[in-house]
Amino acid sequence: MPIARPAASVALEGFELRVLHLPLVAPFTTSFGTETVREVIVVRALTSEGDGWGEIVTQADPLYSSEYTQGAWDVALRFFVPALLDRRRVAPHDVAGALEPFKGHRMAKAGLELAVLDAALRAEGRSLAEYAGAVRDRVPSGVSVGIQRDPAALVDTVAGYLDEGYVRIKIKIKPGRDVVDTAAVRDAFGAIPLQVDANSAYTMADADTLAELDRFDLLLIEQPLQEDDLVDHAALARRLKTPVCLDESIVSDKGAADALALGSASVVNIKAGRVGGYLEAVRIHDRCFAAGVPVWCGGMLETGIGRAANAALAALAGFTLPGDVSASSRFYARDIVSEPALLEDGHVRVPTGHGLGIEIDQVALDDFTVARETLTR
Ligand code: OSB
Ligand code: MG
Repeated sequence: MPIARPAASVALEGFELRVLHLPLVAPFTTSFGTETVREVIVVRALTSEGDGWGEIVTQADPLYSSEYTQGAWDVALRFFVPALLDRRRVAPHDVAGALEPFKGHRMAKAGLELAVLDAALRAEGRSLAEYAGAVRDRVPSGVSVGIQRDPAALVDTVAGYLDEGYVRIKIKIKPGRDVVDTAAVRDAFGAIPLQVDANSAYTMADADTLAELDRFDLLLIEQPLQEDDLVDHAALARRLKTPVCLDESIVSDKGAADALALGSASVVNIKAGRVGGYLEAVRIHDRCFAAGVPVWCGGMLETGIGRAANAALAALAGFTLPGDVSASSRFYARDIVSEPALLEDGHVRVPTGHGLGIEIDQVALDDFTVARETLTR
């Protein structure tokens, strides 16, 4: 459903950007690397109507996508913030248009749009969930499990998450750690809802290995091939019994339309950062919902800011698979919001407060801040 009632504009006074370093509770390893500290950019929109908070979900290195923290910092401060401040008033749905002349850098655009969206909705006393058309007050919580030292360690780690109540397990795979890891988890836990994420670590030359995963009855395989391999993904999808889901490849609603038309994916992972914002994310949801294509909400190790917005997004009707909307404690011992998301009976609550429905823990925010810049009109 398109946004039923757009939010009114706010009068922009400035933007404060901070780089944060948040320690992770455990290293997070994917096919592209290991993170021990989450480097992230927090955005505060300063408006006459009050502040709004957003988050730019780039990582320190351009390994998941071409975006990275210092690049996002530069493009945001050099081009995006000045372009927005040039307009005295902006509504959330104006942000993408104002930044549209600048190519790419979707995560940077998404973080700025989210801060404006939060400010505008707070000013109106509406929640993001209500604005976006949420149909649920809590969402089932899946967890993304990084590659562990060996399959036995993976089984131990997964056991811990199942004990906590997570309703779906996603394991990261890479060449050499695919069939063995998946077999270990299936053998240990039987018919749990299970899926795998390759983060584009394979090519069509690996199709035989990927076909071996068919015997594990997975919910889906996420992004086996490269970001721009839409045609190869379609060929692979024809070859596999396991549904192919795209993450990295889907960077816009138009891209989603193309992927569906080509048969490159039968499931879509929606991440607002990757597609340039929550408004574009809702459009992709609407398209997939109309086409009967299941979607789920991905994650980028967000802080409590982005996680709150993800929970609202995942509450839309078409999000029929559990998302990577895990509790704050899955990644962080200390978050930057005063009430970090909790896992309750395998679910995360959809915030009902105004805007994103979060309050910033200013002490924690300051403690994790390593750089800060403010631009005003
Ligand atoms: O591919 O989904 C991914 C984290 C960083 C970059 C890419 C991905 C991920 C995750 C973590 O899998 C999901 C989460 O935030 O819970
Ligand atoms: Mg992924």
